[in-house]
Amino acid sequence: MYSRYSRRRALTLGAGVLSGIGTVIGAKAGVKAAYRHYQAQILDNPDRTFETAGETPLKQRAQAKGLIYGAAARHQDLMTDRTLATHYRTECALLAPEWELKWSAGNARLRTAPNQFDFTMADEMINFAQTHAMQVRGNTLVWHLCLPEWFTEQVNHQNAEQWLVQHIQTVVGRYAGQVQSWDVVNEAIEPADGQAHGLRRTPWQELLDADYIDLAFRIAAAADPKAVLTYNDYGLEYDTPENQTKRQAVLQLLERLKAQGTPIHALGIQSHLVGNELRFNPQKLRQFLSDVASLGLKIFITELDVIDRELPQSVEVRDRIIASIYEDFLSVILDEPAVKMLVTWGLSDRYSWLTEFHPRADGSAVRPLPLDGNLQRKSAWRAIARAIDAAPVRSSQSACFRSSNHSFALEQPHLRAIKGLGLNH
Ligand code: 9MR
Repeated sequence: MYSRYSRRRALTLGAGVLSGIGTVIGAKAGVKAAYRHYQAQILDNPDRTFETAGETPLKQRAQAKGLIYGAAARHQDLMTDRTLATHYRTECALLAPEWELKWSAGNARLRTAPNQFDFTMADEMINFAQTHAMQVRGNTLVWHLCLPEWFTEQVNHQNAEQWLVQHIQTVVGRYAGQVQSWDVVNEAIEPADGQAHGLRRTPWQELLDADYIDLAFRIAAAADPKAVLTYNDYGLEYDTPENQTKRQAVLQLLERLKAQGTPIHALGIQSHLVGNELRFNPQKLRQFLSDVASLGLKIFITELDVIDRELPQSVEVRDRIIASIYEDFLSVILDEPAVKMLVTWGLSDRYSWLTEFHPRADGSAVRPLPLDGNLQRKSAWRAIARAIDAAPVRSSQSACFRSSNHSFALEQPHLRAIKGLGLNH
């Protein structure tokens, strides 16, 4: 399995140089300085170029490999910036609403009030996607963040299951057949929380115990038998002790879910890459992908970008490092045939969550995405294009969809919970 891949640049780079860093860097105090040294020596390689064969958009390049390429967007940007919208239409075969399908995020309030849904923005996003022949990813049904203010007043041990059922049934049911994949449960693993199985301490877990994960998938499967149901998480990408522990815990979670017959179909690896993080180990990442694939799961890269907060200010140097990271990471990722989809968390640097969440200390604009702030393709775009062009062709063009349209029956207690709400789907 590794022979084909081992010829690739990323492995040489990662195994030959980067994996040695852990031993080179001893004391913690020296880590940052040493990384800076290696960054300059290794990542900023002025001889490295990012030429692409032609200017074909990413979606066509991906499609030629049996892959889907798409990007996240916010309603407030996509609906007001017409040039931006043009670029989404050109580059993307899939749209991931960044706020509009969460319970409550930014100015998008799906759950305006208890027992009230406002689908206006979500509908417009999905309508945009459909109008332009783009598929849609739903992010996210069950998460410890983005819960509305009224959540803690309303949801308690007695009614939590009803709330979960009502939310998933209503949202997934409304868009049944229109959303290619749902992030059903997001970020449920956090070994640092010290709980059994590395489970994160979340409102849902405290209210419903660990069963909430299986339950959420079953409700989603019943509401849309065609959607690809995904567990989505971050912190899986690097060779750090934390990421290693998290990979193990996620793998064990996926194994448990598969063993108990939970209708889960894919793992989402968010892939918010860190520009100054050099502990990248291609073999370990590749092994993790194989382990996930061996469970019969597809793998989606769901939120790809490169955090450039700690990178040099020089745009030229920064872009070269960011492009190198994209190409090296994706070379490993796309080597695994179970990887079917690539989604960047935004398309243009003009609109990125990192502007708010990880701004640069020097005040210069972040550059994490394929297009720059003027919506021009930059080396990050070329690096993604190159990695896609070098990827093996996936066997089935329709691999992103569940093969059968079988319905998934909810068990009696869940049906009772739904009936208790008087919902009719
Ligand atoms: O990019 C999103 C940002 O604009 C939102 O404010 C934030 C909270 O809703 O969520 C961000 O997206 C997150 C995604 O939904 C799940 N993985 C982590 C992403 C970055 O925080």
